[in-house]
Amino acid sequence: MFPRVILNGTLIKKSQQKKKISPCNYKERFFVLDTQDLKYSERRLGKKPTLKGSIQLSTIKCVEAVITDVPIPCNYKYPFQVFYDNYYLYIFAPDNDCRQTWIKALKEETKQNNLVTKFHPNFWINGKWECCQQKQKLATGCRVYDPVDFGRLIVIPFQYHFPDVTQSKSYQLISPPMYIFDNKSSGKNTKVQLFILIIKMLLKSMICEMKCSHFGGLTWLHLLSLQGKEGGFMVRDSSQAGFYTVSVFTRAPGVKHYQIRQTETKPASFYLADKYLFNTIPELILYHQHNAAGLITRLRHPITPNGAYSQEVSHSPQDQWEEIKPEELTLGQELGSGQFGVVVEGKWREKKVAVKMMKEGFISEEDFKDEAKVTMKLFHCKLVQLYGVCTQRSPICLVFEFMHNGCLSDYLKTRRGRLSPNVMLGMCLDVCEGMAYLESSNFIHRDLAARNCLVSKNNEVKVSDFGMTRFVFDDQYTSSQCSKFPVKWSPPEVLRYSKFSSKSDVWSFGVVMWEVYNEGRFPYENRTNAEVMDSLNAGQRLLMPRLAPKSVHLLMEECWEEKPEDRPTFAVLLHELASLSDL
Ligand code: 4IP
Ligand code: ZN
Repeated sequence: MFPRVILNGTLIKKSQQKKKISPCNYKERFFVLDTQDLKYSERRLGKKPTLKGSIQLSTIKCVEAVITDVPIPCNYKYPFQVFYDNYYLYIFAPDNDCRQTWIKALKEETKQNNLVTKFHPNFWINGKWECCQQKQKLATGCRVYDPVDFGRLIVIPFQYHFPDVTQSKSYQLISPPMYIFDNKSSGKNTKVQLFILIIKMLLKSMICEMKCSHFGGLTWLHLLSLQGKEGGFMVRDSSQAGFYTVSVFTRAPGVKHYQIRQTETKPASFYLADKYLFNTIPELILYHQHNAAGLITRLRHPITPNGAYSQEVSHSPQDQWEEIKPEELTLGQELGSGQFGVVVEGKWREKKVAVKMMKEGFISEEDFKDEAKVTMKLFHCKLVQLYGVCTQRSPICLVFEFMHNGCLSDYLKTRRGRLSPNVMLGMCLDVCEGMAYLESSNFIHRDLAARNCLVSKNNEVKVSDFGMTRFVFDDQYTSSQCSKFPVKWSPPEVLRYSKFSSKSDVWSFGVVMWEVYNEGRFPYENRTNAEVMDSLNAGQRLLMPRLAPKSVHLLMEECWEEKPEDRPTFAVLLHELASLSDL
């Protein structure tokens, strides 16, 4: 049979460096994907195209976007990878839509292949994988590969963009995690299967002809399967053609439906209950997975049309998130204790790690376990990486990337008088980068402070403990009126109405900058929380640190604008800080 052409277009490819002496270069090539091969050729004006390479589709083991923040040296900034035989081909698309189109088509054509189960989300660079630092090019990947890109219902690819804020650094793309609401999952979750089976039997035994009747596009079975878990939700076609509805289950009053609405602007923005606007539906869903923001509950558990919880079906739980076996974990000396419990040094799979042993009864373990899966999908070099969770022992412990230089506030204190303003600016930039990523993932930190940032071996600062306060039971920590609440890092709207947002994180970031330029001093040193609240209400703010340049202080003040909407976003702050560091 003759091959059928599926897709073609001009892309840039990096040389594969098959030989040790091969150069590293980037060439514009005309790519053609047909039902048999992926071919690329050189096209020159007035000349016949010359074929440069051809990859048999049957040899492809993985096609996936490359998620990176290393600067990309060619004009097309949206990389993806094709792993075949033992080679990695990196291809760069001019924009994200184009990249998605290629990935989608290639995945579709190769889904029956002998695929990898895990892949590397970042580049192979300078003799190691940028994502996991493994030094073997053919080392097993560090992220679960999902070859099924789309289901019948709706595809929710969580791809975020950073504005291209500087020329020297490019921050085009960020997060790889994919939520797929497909109907291909085989339903390995036995509990759900059993549940469905019982329902089916019940329906049969009732003899009555209860065919799957429809409730606004949702079948009986879907409705029933939604009922299992508080916050179970699905995105489905609305009864109104061309619209989508989010159906979510809570114990009372049962299933609620929210139509995804669009603004009349061009391009349209999407929103659900209160007017929190998003450019895409996936962004909207991700936001509401973390924030109820007007919904009856936040969207906790995605459910596929066949009634299974999507995160739990498409792979075994071990594949979805790393369940760390107690026997693989060696514990060492204590590093310190935080609000969640003791932190000890540890070793896991030859890696030095930090293990947080959660205080028993301090957090909601059930909620946390669910959420850890989401947290593990946040992946950025300026975030302290969560490797996995060990739930087989009590209390549960969290295994994190080891950060040799401890927390930022101690680091600053022990180096007083020795840090130059440039180094301080670099620290602020690091934190800002991590936060800009969280912002672009619609993830709110809620407790950003220098004590919750850590410093790596090579003095890089990374953000840690994001979103953790949501699981704390102890209201001493969670109620703004109580002694342990981080009042000195919180904006007025949080203190008054617990209104958390990325903009409340921005306020806290202003305080972190203040801490940095005050070499780890405690903000409002001698004042009580109540006095701080009073002075904030009177419009007063922290004073300019002696070591801070005027330009940096101005940024702090912008972070402390009374109204959240008047504060800059992290993306803007990043741009501002980066431009200061160029001077
Ligand atoms: C070549 O560099 C081109 O980049 C090739 O790409 C590439 O082949 C070669 O890599 C690399 O040496 P020069 O043009 O400077 O010789 P293309 O074939 O698109 O022209 P790949 O294998 O990437 O197609 P090696 O590893 O094949 O040598
Ligand atoms: Zn990796």
